[in-house]
Amino acid sequence: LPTISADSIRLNQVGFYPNAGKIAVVLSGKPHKFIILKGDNEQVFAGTLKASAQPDLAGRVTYIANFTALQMRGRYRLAIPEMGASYPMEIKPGIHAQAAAASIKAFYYQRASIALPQKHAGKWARPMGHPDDKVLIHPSAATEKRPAGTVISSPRGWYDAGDYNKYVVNSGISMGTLLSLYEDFPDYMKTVRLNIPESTNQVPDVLDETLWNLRWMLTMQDPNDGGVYHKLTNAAFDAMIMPDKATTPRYVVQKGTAATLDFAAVMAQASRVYKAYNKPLPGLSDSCLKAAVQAWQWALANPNVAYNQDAMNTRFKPEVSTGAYGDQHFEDEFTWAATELYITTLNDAYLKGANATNARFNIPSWPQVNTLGYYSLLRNRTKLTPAGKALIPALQAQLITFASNLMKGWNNTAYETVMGKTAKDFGWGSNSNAANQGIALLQAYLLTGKNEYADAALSNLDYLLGRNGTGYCYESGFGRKPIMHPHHRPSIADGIAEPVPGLLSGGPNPGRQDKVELPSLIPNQAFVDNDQAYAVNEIAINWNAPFAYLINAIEALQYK
Ligand code: 9MR
Repeated sequence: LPTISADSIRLNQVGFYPNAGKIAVVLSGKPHKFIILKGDNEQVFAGTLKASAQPDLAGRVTYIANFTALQMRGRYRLAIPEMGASYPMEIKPGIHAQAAAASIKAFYYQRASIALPQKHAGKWARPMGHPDDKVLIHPSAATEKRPAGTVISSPRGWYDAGDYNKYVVNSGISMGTLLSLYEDFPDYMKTVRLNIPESTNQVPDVLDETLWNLRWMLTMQDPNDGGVYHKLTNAAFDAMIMPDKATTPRYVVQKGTAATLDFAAVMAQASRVYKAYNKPLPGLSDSCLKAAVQAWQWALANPNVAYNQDAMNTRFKPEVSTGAYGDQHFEDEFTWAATELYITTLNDAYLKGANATNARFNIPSWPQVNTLGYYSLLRNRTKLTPAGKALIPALQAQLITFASNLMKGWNNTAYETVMGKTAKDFGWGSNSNAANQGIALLQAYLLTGKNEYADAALSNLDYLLGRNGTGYCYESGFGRKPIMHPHHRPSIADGIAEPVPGLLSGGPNPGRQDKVELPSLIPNQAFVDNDQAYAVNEIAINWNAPFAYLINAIEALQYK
């Protein structure tokens, strides 16, 4: 049988667990028979392609092969006698382990201020970029104690995305998500080995990796007042060059309420997560809490300082044109910071600021972070004071309602995924939306133990790894049809054909903010694997973090 291309058969290209859902979506099919072949021609399973209950966003009916009942581990091909056979696919326990570890190792590759030697980075080894030990106070951030032009040191941290700047707001949600992965699955995460420079110490690798960014974040707080600079940035985006070649001046810009509250939330959560590692990391937990409290106090005194880059540029030079991450609404950041401070200190005063009595769950994104606080309350529900415990029943009910609505009807859709039920799912960074939906469903699973939530979450992992409207596996380095040209400066400039592995592409988005021509504007297909197409094919830490959560959590659960 000829091989059917990855374009006409869509499935999770990494593989399947023996005892979880297994679905392939066939385009241009008919309600025909399909068979599963082991090796070359041993038939081990037969079924009928089912027409999808609903058409896809292009109005097309798809054909679904469900082979969940095949539980035997092995390497197979799915064949449709009229069409041919798929490329090989594998069923085995631990099928996502490598791709899951890679999704975290990806953060290592994003490190500023350190060389990546071959020993840890393989063929993606590169010299150090951005020491960031001589960073200028931008005029917008000038104070009496730190006038414009003052030089501060703000090394380490992760590059935000395909660019080389470091943004506190986006670091906030990324760190919160990764620390939550550890808090939810500490036993599994302790087993995940990343081969990073700190791998030999007494701290789990994932927490060593988050520490690289945590230490940078700590330097973004003005010690004189507790406020936190919005970002550390060049004045303008660099050309497509390697980090060590990007040497234009770096600035920290004005302090803001969103950055300061996100910082407070991360530091409060980090304080409790790293407490168990006081021996290898003496004093860290205490320093984080102190920083969190000072940031919180600054935010109380400055509750409404938005980062408005355009307005800033009318008043101060040099003008700054890099990522804005401007947010005008701070209620959700107050909720998140207050919640994390409350959980860590068990001081009821913070709970008042948390505003969690009438919780509104939503899918987290960089400007919308209240749900991270609710998740934390639920995860720590047995450790709270009576006032906190009193909130739990309502929060539980609200989460269940939210997750149930989210997954309603997912197995009637054209790709049988939660992601993509509506066109609204496909904004800038849509793949992070798929991942964050998966996290919401897993939170409901952790609370209830009901497999239906885990099944729905797995459908979104399947989506990200190939069962989707483009047929791409959106994690670099994995799958039969992986993205090869992400908008990621090192991957473009390093002369290596394969992009840095473990990076999640932003995903379909018909907005065309980058003006790059797309093969289709149908929302779930509005994608091109082109390194100029930053609105669909960039990578970013706030997209990789929920992806890392989803794929590692599912691997940790092996849930059935
Ligand atoms: O992810 C961000 C998206 O929500 C915004 O709409 C967009 C435009 O402001 O910016 C995205 O973030 C980019 C950031 O500004 C700069 N680094 C790359 C980020 C991913 O594209």
